[in-house]
Amino acid sequence: MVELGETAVQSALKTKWLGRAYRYFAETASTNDLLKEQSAAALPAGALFLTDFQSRGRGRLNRRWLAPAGSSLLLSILFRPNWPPAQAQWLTMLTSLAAAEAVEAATGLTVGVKWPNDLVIQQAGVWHKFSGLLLEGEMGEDGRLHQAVMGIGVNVNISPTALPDAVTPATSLLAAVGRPVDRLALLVDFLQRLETGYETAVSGQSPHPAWKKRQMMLGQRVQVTQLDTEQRIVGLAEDTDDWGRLLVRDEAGRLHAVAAGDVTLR
Ligand code: BT5
Repeated sequence: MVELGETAVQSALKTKWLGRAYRYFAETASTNDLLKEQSAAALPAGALFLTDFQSRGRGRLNRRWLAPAGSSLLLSILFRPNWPPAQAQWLTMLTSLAAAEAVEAATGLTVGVKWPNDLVIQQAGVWHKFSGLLLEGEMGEDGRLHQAVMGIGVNVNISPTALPDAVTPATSLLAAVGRPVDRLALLVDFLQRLETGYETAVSGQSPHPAWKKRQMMLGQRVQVTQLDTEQRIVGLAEDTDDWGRLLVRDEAGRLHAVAAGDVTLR
């Protein structure tokens, strides 16, 4: 049986709707692209595409996401939240929280969030990235978030020698705990937590407080590069807000609310 194939996953899933429409691909270009191409054709909310290898795995701004075949969780989920667009980051928060909790339960590690879309763990006193999220939404004519594809890559069993070179040093769960982690069990637990978290958010409760608690750069001096304008701000990372923006106080005392960017500790 294929480890993360349809038969294995469908019989292990504990969710009601999330991941119930499940498709496994031994290889594809990018699960986000595949799901976006096919979702117009009436896939239900909660549909999930997972692959064991991506030939064009993407981060933001068409950066690459690199993972050796069979080493990771590489998947995309379709949501139809019908939220106002400013609320889209709730999906990133919910997915980050579910993945962080599932990883902690499986490994005993402590997981942090590196704004806006990375999951990190500390190794030898340095924050290492083991997971990244990529949210791609589409607005309906009413201006609401009609469809959203949430992609996540988790470095589960990448051997330490096969980790990609990256700005934020990369790690995997295997590298951090010194033993392989069961990908199927991790996937099933993650999806169950995400379904519960999503339903809680739909009932009106914000995931922001729990997400903010995990932010590793709050209270630190940071440099933020805004994604759209490439404007740089150096200052104190004071807070995040309910829409997932990072609030940075610059040297002149001005507060900037950054919606999308890259942040490094200074
Ligand atoms: C991300 O972008 O971190 C989002 C990654 C999303 C990947 C998933 S996999 C399933 C789905 N299908 C896709 O095609 N994508 C999603 P960003 O914050 O822009 O970070 C990208 C940067 O992370 C790269 O420029 C590298 O420096 C670094 N990187 C690449 N692969 C990595 C890995 N396996 N582990 C840690 N860092 C990595």
